[in-house]
Amino acid sequence: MSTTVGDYLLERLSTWGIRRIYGYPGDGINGIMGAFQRSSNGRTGHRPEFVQVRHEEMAAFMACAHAKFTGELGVCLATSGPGAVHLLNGLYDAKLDHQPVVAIVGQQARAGLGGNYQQEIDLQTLFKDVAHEFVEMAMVPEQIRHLVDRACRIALAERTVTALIIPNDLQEADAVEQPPHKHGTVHSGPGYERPRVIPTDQELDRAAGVLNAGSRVAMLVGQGALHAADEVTEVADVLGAGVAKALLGKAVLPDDLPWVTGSIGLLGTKPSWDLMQECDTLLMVGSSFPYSEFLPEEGSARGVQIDIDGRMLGIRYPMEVNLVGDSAETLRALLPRLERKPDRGWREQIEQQVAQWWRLIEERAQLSADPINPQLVFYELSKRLPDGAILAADSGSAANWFARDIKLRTGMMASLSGTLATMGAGVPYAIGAKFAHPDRPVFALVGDGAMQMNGINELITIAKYRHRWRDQRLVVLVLNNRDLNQVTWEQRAMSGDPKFEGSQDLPDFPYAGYAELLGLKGIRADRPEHVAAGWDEALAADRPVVFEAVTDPEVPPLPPHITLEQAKSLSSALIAGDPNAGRIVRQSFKQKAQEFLPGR
Ligand SMILES: Cc1ncc(C[n+]2csc(CCOP(=O)(O)OP(=O)(O)O)c2C)c(N)n1
Ligand SMILES: [Mg+2]
Repeated sequence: MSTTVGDYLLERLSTWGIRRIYGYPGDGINGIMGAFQRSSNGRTGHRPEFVQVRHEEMAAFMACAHAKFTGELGVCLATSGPGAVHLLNGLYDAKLDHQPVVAIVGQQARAGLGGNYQQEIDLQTLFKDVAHEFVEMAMVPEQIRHLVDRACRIALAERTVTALIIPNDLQEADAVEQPPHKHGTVHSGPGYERPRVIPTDQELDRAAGVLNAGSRVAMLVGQGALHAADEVTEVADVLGAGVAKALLGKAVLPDDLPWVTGSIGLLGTKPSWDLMQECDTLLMVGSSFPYSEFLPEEGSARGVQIDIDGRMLGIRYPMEVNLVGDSAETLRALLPRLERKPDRGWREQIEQQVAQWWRLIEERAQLSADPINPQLVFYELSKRLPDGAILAADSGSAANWFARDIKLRTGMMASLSGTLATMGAGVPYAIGAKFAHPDRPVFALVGDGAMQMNGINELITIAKYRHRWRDQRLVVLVLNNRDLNQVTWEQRAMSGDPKFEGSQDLPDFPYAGYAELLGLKGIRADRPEHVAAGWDEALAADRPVVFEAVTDPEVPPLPPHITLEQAKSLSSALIAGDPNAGRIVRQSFKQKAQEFLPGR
């Protein structure tokens, strides 16, 4: 039975299937904390559990990760003022990657609002962009039921962020579970089921016409196709197509399929580049991959796009047919309309390029570096990934190696901050994944900059909660390169500037040693021959691990196809006196040279 608004809030969220809320306390939400307290004492019915993080932004990342790795709604909770402000970056991550997340925040007491009161921030205005589909402040207990129902339903239906602001005195008021039946009240109910969305027959016929007419079909799949592996495979087979994957769609298809060209874009592969350059028809499924230079040139290919959200159609390439629909359902509806391409030459060409690419990746991983080549770390992990692994990569050079070097297999999951591309999501995503799937092995692949930004702190959360995870395999890989490396390379290659040590150099930190202090396992590899053994040890550990690899910041995360301008920028950066010029040239040369060895 509910007693206060806080109690009823949790009860209603539990009706929506919410089992866990990530958050951080404050007096703006003490009325909700009291409700958690009462439920953990067993004094009330089944309610969500409160998970305490180190920083509210992390709570929002974890809620986003929950949504990404379960398909369910994620929920985070923060106090008024500073707590609410801290949530924002994590909420934007969820919004931009189209994840359903509800943010619940406290507010000062109703009587004080508008009085320039302590910690009083105009939260509705603050959240109006990130939660533009639905942000409301509750004023009376009668609203709670429909505000929770709407926040949850709109987040799920629109795949977005919604926010609920609840003044602290209201949280402690008596609950009104059912508003009186009179004029001016709202009578809502819980529950949301995803609809079946398929395009009309006419549009499917048009799409099939375009796809049947092509002789070199390329597919690009994104996170919208994560549940459509079988359908993507079948359509690709019939069309004799190669399939490239946007980063958020890396787990759509396993990387051991010979016609899967892997990631696309700056972090992508050469076969994906070639696929897009040479195709005459593009079928894009559940992706809004933004970089047009990696897609066919306008007019060089005919295009068909499938997306569940009509707003995302036709904005990356001028498609001939734009289909609003669920990816699996739409591909299934397309299949009987497609004609099997008799000429398999295009497919064979793609398969050859893919096979060559994987050999190159292996060779690049073996190149010497000072001290460790980061590609070796990913290559050795890839070989050892346990079944059912879940991977979370951070923004930084780790995302490159994750995108290119990791071979996902069927049954694995992987994600990162795809659209916001924020630093700091790796460790909290891994924690969210571990809470959602405590029996699966989880990996965070993170740079030292992101660790110093927040990952180090979230290790404390891992230490706090690890005992409740059945499978203790949670490994945080830290690339200790003492550099904000991704941006250092961007400065060199995009802007033509030399490395600015004042902004790019990072202080060293004992990541593995710190893990040990927390009661976790710390492993430090500072020589290439330690890498494989380090992974074996990490995977056999009886507790979560920080695997610190001391990697070489001068190994270039080369784009699959360096443009002339980028090459020029790189050389002018070097001429302008990049402090590491000599070694960079040697490393870049080594990487490039791999492509011209005999047999390529
Ligand atoms: C919150 C945030 N701040 C800044 C950036 C810009 N940025 C992208 S990658 C990167 C460097 C990351 O460095 P590190 O975590 O050490 O990884 P590395 O590239 O060195 O492997 C920076 C500064 C960002 N994406 N997000
Ligand atoms: Mg770094």
